[in-house]
Formats: sequence, C-alpha cells, structure tokens
Amino acid sequence: SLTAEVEEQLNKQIRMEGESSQFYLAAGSWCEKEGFVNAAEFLYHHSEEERMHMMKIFRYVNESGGHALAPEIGNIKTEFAAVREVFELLLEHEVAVTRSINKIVDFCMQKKDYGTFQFLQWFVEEQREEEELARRILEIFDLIGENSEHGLWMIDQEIGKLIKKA
Ligand code: OFO
Repeated sequence: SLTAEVEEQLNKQIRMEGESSQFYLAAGSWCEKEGFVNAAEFLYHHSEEERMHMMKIFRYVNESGGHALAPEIGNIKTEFAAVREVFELLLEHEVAVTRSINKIVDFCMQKKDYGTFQFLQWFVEEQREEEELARRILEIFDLIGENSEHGLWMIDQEIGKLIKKA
C-alpha cells in the first residue's frame, strides 16, 4: 500500500489534473465565444482527457489503500488576449505537468515504490505526446500567421484536424 508521502504527492497531482481540466474548459469557452469553434472543440476534448487523467490517479490511490481527495479548484483564467495566448499557456501548463510527474516518478524511485513508479509510466508517455502536440499547434500559428482574419480562420481549421479521436 501507499506511504503517506506518496499518497500526498498523488493527491497533489490529482489536483493538478483537475486544474488542467478546468483550465481547458475555460479556455475552450473563450475560444468558442470568439468564434474559434475548432480550437474550442480541441480544448473541450482536452478538458475531458484531463478529467480522465485525474480519475486514473484518483482510482489508483483508493485501490492502493489510500484516500483520494476531490480537489478544490479556484482561480481559473477565463479571459485571454488572443487565441495564440491560449495555446502558449497550454504548452507552459503541460511543461509544468511534465515536471510534476517527473518529480513524483523520481520520488517513487527513491522510496522504492516500484508499483507507483510503474503506474506513472503511462503519464510519462502521455506528457511527451501532449507537449509535442502543443508545440505543433504553436508552429501552425508561426506558419500561417495571425495577422488576418483569413489566417486566424485557417489556424482554427488546422487545429480542428488535431483533435484526437478518442
Ligand atoms: Fe495534460 O496531461 Fe494531464 O495534465
């Protein structure tokens, strides 16, 4: 079963995944109201994935004899300057999540909690994919350029093509 220290780290990660989910929900809503319907769809889908990440850890904690804590989430950003800002923040956020996951992986190794270490490998791979996807989206902005309505429309179309088919 889990040590109190590992349990605490996992509960922190549960909160982080919950925050990710709420952040992408809010970002999706902003995109939708601004007319970027594909970006909105991408973010709503991403929001659901993050909730799934949260639940994956949540169930693991309880199945391992711990107590998963439903996170309190506040201070969600709801206004953005531009659609590009949304995706810049998304990449920043995913980098922070990767760092956090890696920290727990490292901690589990030190504490010889090989079960949790193994469990977290799925997240290590997932973060690699998510960072890569976020970087690809920012490349689309650079390639097409955001200086015209037409460019923004095309960017939105391209983002739409990257919605993962779950
Ligand atoms: Fe974005 O992978 Fe979870 O947080």
